[in-house]
Amino acid sequence: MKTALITGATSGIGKSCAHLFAQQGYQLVLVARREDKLNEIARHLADKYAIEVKTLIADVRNNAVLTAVLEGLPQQWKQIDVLINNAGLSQGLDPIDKGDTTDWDTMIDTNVKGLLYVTKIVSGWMISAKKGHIINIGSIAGKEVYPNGNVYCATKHAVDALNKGMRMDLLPHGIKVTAINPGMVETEFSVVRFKGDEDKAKKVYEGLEPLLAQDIADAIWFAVSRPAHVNINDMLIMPAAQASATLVNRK
Ligand code: NDP
Ligand code: 8X3
Repeated sequence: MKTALITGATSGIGKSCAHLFAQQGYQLVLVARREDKLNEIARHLADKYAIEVKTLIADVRNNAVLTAVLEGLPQQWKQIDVLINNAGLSQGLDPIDKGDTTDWDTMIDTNVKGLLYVTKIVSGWMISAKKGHIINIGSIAGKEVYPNGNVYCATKHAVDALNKGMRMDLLPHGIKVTAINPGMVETEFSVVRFKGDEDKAKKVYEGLEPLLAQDIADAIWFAVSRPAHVNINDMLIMPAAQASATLVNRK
């Protein structure tokens, strides 16, 4: 049986991936901070699909705790076929002089450093196994910069660079590396960006049909299910009503 490790599995894209990979018969290692939510998802998937699911309650920013929980997995759970580096967030949408430096730290520590900490450990396991596939969740914000997106865009540009860099470094080990870069997906993303302001979050998607988390999970599954000799390097996926980070056709 194959195993997928998904970070940020309590919501949105990560949660949809957990469902889809469970449906495909994968056993799962799910990582996130919200313990009750993660355990509930794990119980549901284990019952529904008769698979084994391990939950790791960890903040990807905390390298010491993250390393302890990952290294504490039983040996057979360290055979990871697919790593989905999905945990991430945006905080605030302010011009550079008005940005909150705590928000900047949170985004850089989660989207860049957290992704690196997880990748260092799991890619080591994949190298030992001589196989594996790493999926990095980037963004349109890693391809374009938009006003007030400054630091979030910088973190996703870093993910874009790391995606290319890790593909080169892991090439001799036969490990595939793919970036999936979504445009607007309606998840908890905007509620988190606007710190719980649901009305402001809803306005982001007003007058257009955004992507669903399931659309991104489907794209990830497409990349993962290609034949062994094929790698999808990079995918940019937008709602039909979005042409760029800022150009949206609202009705
Ligand atoms: P959600 O807010 O719905 O999900 C984010 C997930 O990340 C949650 O499960 C959250 O879990 C987890 N997470 C956040 N911080 C941490 C942390 N420090 N440690 C562990 N887990 C963490 O957003 P999305 O599903 O939309 O976002 C998933 C990814 O997709 C992100 O990387 C985001 O940047 C990217 N993306 C999203 C787009 C969108 O429009 N929605 C577009 C392009 C990219 P918990 O709070 O329980 O820890
Ligand atoms: C999320 C998409 O356009 O809000 O990465 O930055 S956007």
